[in-house]
Amino acid sequence: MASRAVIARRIFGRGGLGVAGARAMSTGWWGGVEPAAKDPILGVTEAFLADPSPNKVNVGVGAYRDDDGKPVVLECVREAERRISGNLNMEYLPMGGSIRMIEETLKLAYGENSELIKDKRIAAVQALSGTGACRLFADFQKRFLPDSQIYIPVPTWSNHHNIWRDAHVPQRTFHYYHPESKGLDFAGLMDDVKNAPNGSFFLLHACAHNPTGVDPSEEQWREISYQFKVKNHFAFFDMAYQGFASGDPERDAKAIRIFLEDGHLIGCAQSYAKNMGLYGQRVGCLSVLCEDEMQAVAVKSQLQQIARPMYSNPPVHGALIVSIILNDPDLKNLWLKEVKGMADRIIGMRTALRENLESLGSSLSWEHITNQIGMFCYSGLTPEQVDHLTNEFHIYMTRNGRISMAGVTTGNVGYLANAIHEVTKSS
Ligand code: KET
Repeated sequence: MASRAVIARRIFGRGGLGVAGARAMSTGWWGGVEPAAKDPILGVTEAFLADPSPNKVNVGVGAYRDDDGKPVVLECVREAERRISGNLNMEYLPMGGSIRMIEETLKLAYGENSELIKDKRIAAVQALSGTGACRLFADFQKRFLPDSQIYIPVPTWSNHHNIWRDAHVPQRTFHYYHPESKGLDFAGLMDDVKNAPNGSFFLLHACAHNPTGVDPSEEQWREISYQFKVKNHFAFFDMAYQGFASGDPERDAKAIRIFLEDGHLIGCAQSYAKNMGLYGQRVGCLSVLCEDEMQAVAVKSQLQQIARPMYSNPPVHGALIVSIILNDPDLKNLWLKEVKGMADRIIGMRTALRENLESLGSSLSWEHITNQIGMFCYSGLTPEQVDHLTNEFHIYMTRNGRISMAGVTTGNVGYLANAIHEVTKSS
């Protein structure tokens, strides 16, 4: 029987496996593979699931729960599924995804009667939810502007760093959050925008900033947009929480609309994970606004070409659900009501958490819990305090002190407040 080295030579030619190969040979093919670091968000869910405690609480991942702590499937989604069931085929979608879904999705970001849509100036493809949309854009950026960088806010959703890293786009940061005021560091942000080289790429959270729950005001967005114009910067909006900031998707598109009014050519990642509760369906959209229709056709064809060798074409089921809902005025209204319902329950839980902490006699200020918006509360808890909460109280959250308010319920808010009070009262 041929030895492994002989087989390797047959497969890899005279040079055999080279140094890396020889190392792999000595310890097995994957002997050199070290375990990856745990994901700071999804790793929290893994730890939560492994904890047998009946008291455990998961306020880690940003996934909406009802007041019983159960995952929610929206009524509009249930109805769309009833309509799909037995009626539709499972053929491949085109490489760029569902045209109907994309049409409706663009209206949510760019406006129902957008001239840009009518003029076909937007290159858009269905993406594997918001993550896939960001990644597709990062790959596109690298392919066509290989020397460009991306400016990312501090802090941001941890996966942004991984996405642009894996696309080999160098990262810079810009000031965003002011820890003392627990609000926006507007002066720092504007300085960084002004000091970045002309024509830089900036990643902006369109609304409900993750993890801070702090968004610029309308006036501040106008100033940011103006300065972007002066500097000829490119704004890439990650809009993963449209509807979760104000309860109204239209109002939550305000930042994007301001940039459009000012004539920016933006990029945008949209996701239905949160606002339609389609987390596991992986349905989203990447759009890039172009100079004209011809440019949009070219850009779309290139986005598709990036997708083709990676996953060929996107999944069909979630896209069908979205198009059915958004193409039917009654179902769309039901969706809008349900989004508002989710946003309102979260706002109610913010008040409840703050009131509970205050009534326990906490001497710290918890005002930021109700000032912040969207799915998260950036609590100010230190990594050590979070460890304490997890080890002693079986409360799971990311170590940056982010509390997913979507996981707070009438049933656990008292327990959570008490535990937070216990770990913070000596500070
Ligand atoms: N952008 C932001 C800002 C974001 O918070 C998420 C998800 C995504 C994009 C991607 O979502 P998708 O499911 O790909 O559409 N954030 C939550 C879940 C996660 O980390 O994947 C979270 O922060 O908990």
